[in-house]
Amino acid sequence: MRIDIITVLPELLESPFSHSIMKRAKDKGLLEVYAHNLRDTTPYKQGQVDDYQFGGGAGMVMMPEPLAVAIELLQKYRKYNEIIYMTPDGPLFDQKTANTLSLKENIMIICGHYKGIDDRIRQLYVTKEISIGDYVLSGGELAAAVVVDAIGRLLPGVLNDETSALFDSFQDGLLAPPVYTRPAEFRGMAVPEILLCGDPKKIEVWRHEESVKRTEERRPDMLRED
Ligand code: 6GU
Repeated sequence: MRIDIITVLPELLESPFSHSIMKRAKDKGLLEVYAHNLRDTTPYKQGQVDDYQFGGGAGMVMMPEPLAVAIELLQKYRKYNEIIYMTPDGPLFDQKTANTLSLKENIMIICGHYKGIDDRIRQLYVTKEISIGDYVLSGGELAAAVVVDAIGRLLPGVLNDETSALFDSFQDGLLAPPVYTRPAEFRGMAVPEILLCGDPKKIEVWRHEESVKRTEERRPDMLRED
């Protein structure tokens, strides 16, 4: 999968994909992520990409022309399955969306800044909008990094058996069960005995029960059918 990100802060998108699982995905050639600096292709002087908003009001708006140029330049080389705009007023990102996006070939992500982007870009080019939560970030970059990470780890071959996504929280509509490692006793607290019994069937049943219990306690909304 290839992901092209249009941003005014490409530096913010370097580190998140240079470590651990995302690094492995890139090293294995399963994931390509490119951050494109909007200022590099803007047709305006001195790298201008934003301007005052019509109608007045505080805050700048990202101009349509630099974004259109950057988008169309990328579109010359490949067809994009989705052009995503990261925005706090978009639909909330969830595991289901991550699963769906992980099946795409080419994705473009537009990161907004200031008051956001001129609405005509949303109308003309954007095929999907994503928010990562009900709070406002100063730009779309960190949100884009969250989305790319969630997608990248789902690509076939990125995770091994030990890190398999199959048992993640949310993947089966439940939160993950508690986990333990050595030592078997820590500060007087013992690991649940069943985990030491060596019977995978019993352990699986216990884990499922704990998952349901956790979900009931912490996220009852996930158990409601709607
Ligand atoms: Cl996608 N962008 C910004 N700027 N803030 C956010 C967000 C996105 N998702 C939640 N807050």
